[in-house]
Amino acid sequence: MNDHLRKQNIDSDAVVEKIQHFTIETPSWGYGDSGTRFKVFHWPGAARTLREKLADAAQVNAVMGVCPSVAIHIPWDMEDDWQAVKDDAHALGLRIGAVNPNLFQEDSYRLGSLCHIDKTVRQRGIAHVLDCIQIAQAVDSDIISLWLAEGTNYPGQDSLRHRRSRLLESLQTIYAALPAGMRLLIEYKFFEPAFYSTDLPDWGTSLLMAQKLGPQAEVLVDTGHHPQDTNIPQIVAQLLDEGRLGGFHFNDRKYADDDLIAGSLNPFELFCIFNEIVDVSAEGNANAGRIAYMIDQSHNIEPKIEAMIQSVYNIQIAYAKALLVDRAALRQAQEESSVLGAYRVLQAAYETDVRPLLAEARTRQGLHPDPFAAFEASGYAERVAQERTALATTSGYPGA
Ligand code: LRH
Ligand code: MN
Repeated sequence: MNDHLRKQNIDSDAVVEKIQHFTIETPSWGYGDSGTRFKVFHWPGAARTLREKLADAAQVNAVMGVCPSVAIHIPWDMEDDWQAVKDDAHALGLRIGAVNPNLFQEDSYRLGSLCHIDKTVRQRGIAHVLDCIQIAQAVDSDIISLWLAEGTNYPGQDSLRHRRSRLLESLQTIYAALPAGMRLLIEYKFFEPAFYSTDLPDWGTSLLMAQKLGPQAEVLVDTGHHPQDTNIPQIVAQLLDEGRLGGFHFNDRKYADDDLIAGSLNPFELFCIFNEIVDVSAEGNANAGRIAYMIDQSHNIEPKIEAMIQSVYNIQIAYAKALLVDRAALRQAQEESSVLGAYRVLQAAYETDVRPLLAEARTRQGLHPDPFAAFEASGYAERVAQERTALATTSGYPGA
């Protein structure tokens, strides 16, 4: 492996070092029961409380070694003693990561929250996000990850320009409440649950809002939130160029917002996303060093903890392959306009089996080289399936 890499000016030790320090945040809601509008299947042992979600996340970190933080969703993970949550997370080797407000489950938000025509509803939505900022401060989190479900279902239902100005006004009130060092990540999605217009439908709309708000506002790219065959790597390149790529919600899809395991359907697309990030890092782009890498998935039919391990594993593979791209050869081929020469430089990296490198990275971290075997051997899944018999009162996930 190493000779093969050395021939390509790749220092495998440096690659292993980077893999060990590349952290991926897992979502609390990925450990609880979840489903589709047709059915939420109960999984034996599925986490029901924030403490159980943190315990499961700690299992992922125990075998992968690169998942020290867990994103939370409010009110799904609402607690009354955040200091205790911080301490319990710390005891598990974890910290609380991005705080996700929820402005899509209250009846009063039927026609929107921050864009709603009724000022009292907008104020209710703003108040919720301000509460989330308080929670983030209480758990030492520096990220508010905001997704808005709102939009319209029929032409004429509301003024699309007026909704936009209401949205900006609401976001400005929220932005003004951000303490120094805390970032507001603005997530976009091209449709659902709104089916005619969505107020934050694409990266451009989110970028314009972020630029109007200020430097602590950036764009969050959920890889499942684009029309079919959108060139997501190009969106990533543009946001990095603008210095406004705040983070990712990694998952994969074949059709719509399927929230499937990252890299399970489009591994080459995930590789190309990381290729853009590694490429701009090589040029010293400051933004590339503060990207929040987070997973956002719901595991409807598969074992939830193993699915999270598989997702982290797939994301590591994409990142490691991007680290193997011979940047000098790529630049040269690009400067010589060698179309296929450049493509083959990427292909050489993509076609390299990096799993031995990942196993080496884990071994050097004192972990079992095979995380799936390690998790299997732990017997954790069977144990919690025995222990967690009582069905969830409510994990908050719609229908769960
Ligand atoms: C919306 C979304 C958003 C979360 C939710 C769980 O589709 O991607 O990031 O709040 O999923
Ligand atoms: Mn998301």
